[in-house]
Amino acid sequence: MGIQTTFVMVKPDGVQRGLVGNIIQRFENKGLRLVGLRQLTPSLELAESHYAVHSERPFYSGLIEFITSGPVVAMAWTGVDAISVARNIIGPTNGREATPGTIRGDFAMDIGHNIIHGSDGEDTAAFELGLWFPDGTIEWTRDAESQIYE
Ligand code: DAT
Ligand code: MG
Repeated sequence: MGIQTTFVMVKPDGVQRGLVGNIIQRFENKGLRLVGLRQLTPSLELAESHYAVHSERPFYSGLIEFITSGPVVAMAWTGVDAISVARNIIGPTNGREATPGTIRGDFAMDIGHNIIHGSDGEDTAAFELGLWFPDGTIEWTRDAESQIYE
């Protein structure tokens, strides 16, 4: 158990369907802390680097075409065991098999168009955070009291 930062991305289908707010709310509600947020349409180069591990898979070209098809929302979330906590919020790859209550279980009917990405381990998280947040993430800690009272 330790503090981790994980990379999460709302894919083009999640952005087009207007699910960004709902998705961010789930991570905030859980107790994770948002330390990076960017909206961009990924370049071919960025998409290919991100999914390089899948380059030999039959679905790779479709995956790259999909992820570069429009804006995504890239995020970095911090907390204890953030990588597995985020994966549990997201749910398994195939939306039809994902349990309701997970993001994919609630919103996805497909294995390719499955709304959201989350890093699957410490090495992947470090690689993906460096790729999508080359200038680094944000340093801040929660201090709600000082925001409520001047
Ligand atoms: P995950 O996103 O759950 O980590 P993954 O790393 O195995 O899943 O695959 C990356 C993405 O590739 C996945 O979110 C959707 C797509 N994908 C995976 N398997 C697929 C398949 N059999 N057909 C089409 N797209 C697939
Ligand atoms: Mg994966």
